[in-house]
Amino acid sequence: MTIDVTPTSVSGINIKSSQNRLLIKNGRVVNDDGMEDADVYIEDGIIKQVGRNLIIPGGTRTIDATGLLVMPGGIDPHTHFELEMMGAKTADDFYKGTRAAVAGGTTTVIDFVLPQKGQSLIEAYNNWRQKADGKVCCDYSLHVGVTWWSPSVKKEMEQLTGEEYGINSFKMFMAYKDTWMLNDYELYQAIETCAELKAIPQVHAENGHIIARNTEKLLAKGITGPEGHEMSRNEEVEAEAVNRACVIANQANSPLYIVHMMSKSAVQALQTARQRQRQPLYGETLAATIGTDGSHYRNACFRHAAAHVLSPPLRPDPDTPQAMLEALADDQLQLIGSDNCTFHEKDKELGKDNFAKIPNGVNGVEDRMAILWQKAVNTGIMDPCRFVSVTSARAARVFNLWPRKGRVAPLADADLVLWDSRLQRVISATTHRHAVDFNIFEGQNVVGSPQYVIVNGRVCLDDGDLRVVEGFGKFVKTPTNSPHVFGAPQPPLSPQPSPSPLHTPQRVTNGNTPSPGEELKPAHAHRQPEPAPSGCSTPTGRKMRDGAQRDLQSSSFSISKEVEGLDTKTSVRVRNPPGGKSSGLW
Ligand code: URQ
Ligand code: ZN
Ligand code: ZN
Repeated sequence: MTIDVTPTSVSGINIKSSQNRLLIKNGRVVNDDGMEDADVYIEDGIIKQVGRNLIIPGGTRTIDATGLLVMPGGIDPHTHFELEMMGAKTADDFYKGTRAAVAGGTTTVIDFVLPQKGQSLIEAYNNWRQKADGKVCCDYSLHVGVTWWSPSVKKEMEQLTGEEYGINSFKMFMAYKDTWMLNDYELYQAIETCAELKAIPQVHAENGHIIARNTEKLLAKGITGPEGHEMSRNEEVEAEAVNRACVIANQANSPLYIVHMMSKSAVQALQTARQRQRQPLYGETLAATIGTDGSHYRNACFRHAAAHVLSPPLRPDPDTPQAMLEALADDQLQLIGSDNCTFHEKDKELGKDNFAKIPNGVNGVEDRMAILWQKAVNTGIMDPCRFVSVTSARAARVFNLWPRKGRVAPLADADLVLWDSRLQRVISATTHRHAVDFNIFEGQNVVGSPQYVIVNGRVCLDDGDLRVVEGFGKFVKTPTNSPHVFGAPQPPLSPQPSPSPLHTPQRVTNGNTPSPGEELKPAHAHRQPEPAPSGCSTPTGRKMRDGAQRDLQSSSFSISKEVEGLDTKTSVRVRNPPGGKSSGLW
């Protein structure tokens, strides 16, 4: 049972003040570039000290983290809460969705504002803020969809990247013909605009025209069930769009972020593009991709098969999950999100007679971290530093939340997950925190889960008991010009990338061979490498970016009363789990 506490229901107690002091003792701190045995002292929602033999004020609550890993809370770069699409509304709203996130160790989500065709982007943004602000249990940021194109959309993109709105990423769809899809001419302009604004263009990479035609052909042949979903949009349809999006980004001299990459062919297309392009290309995959596969589309039960429908789809190739894990481990892919977009059974049934009408989306925000830990860390594919990178730190870097988020270090937000690598549980819709009654990871045994989750200094998962507060989270603006994306130059990859012909072009005089000062010159592109992990580096001593400086000396000794509820535990601690193992890599 979760006790849901709303701030307004607790009169006289300022539960948002986060004045508490908290000491996390004897844990092993894991960042994306190293691990160390260290204590973490938190005050006013901020990490104040990391190290040993800290001097701590009396009366501070202490959590004994012996045997636990102290990691930055997860950042899920891809959720859809309270989204209306394909005639339905997602089951998880901003309260239940972020509650599920926190239960699984995620302390920040980045949701998508998706305007209707013709709708003002700013109006849609305001709607999203209205839906989310009073409900979120953890911090959140927003991407904005560019679902149609006009000069007014371009203008609004400029406005949204300003201080007032705090947006630094825009998603464009190459699929969902007749609703959100842009044509290539529009996509080029949208990506160009992102480059001008130093915002991050994101694409949903699938060829919407091929999907539309294949759907007509399959339905005409009488293939109407969920198996038709993948048949209408196989790997090639995804890989073609990945390649096209990369080419367009290269012509626009822009970085590119490809969301929900679902196939080996798509990863291959991305890798090929990297050989010829200088601007960074980021690939995100999903918990669904590594945790299950496309065989479920052939399940005889419509409810079961339809519950797995998302786009791009899960792939029937049984090697896909392993290949995607390896791509994540060796940096062919950089991030893992959930694309959490859950629909009730009655909504999935909208597509009972036509797979193209099944609302797209699956769960994942709660189980993303545990599924990845189980599949990648417990099997030795990834070490804990890489786990932190793909689940948290890289999202913070790309979306310019770094080092305020995605890092355990002084001055960072106290968003932490205390991970018990021996904790065993079986994932099930009967125990998960989602609003929906289906879980695509049903019955999977995972060893490794959060025991404590701390959101802005507040213990929201407390020794396994979930104690979230509705509305406790806040909107976090993402400034443009992320140093990680638009930062320092890096030597070109080998072979020499071919520059886009339109980067700061110069006229060729007389139409003849240019003289030495008149070559067509590309602008210099930038890519900032990820730090190399080491097992012994210290996570301390990093500077906050300008504007995010905090006064480490200012200290508050007033402890506000915590509002606490009771909850049943999400999992069973099994110190020596039968059949389970911990990695032993560290
Ligand atoms: O395309 C998406 O990201 C959303 C709108 C729907 N979910 C999905 O099937 N991937
Ligand atoms: Zn998408
Ligand atoms: Zn999505």
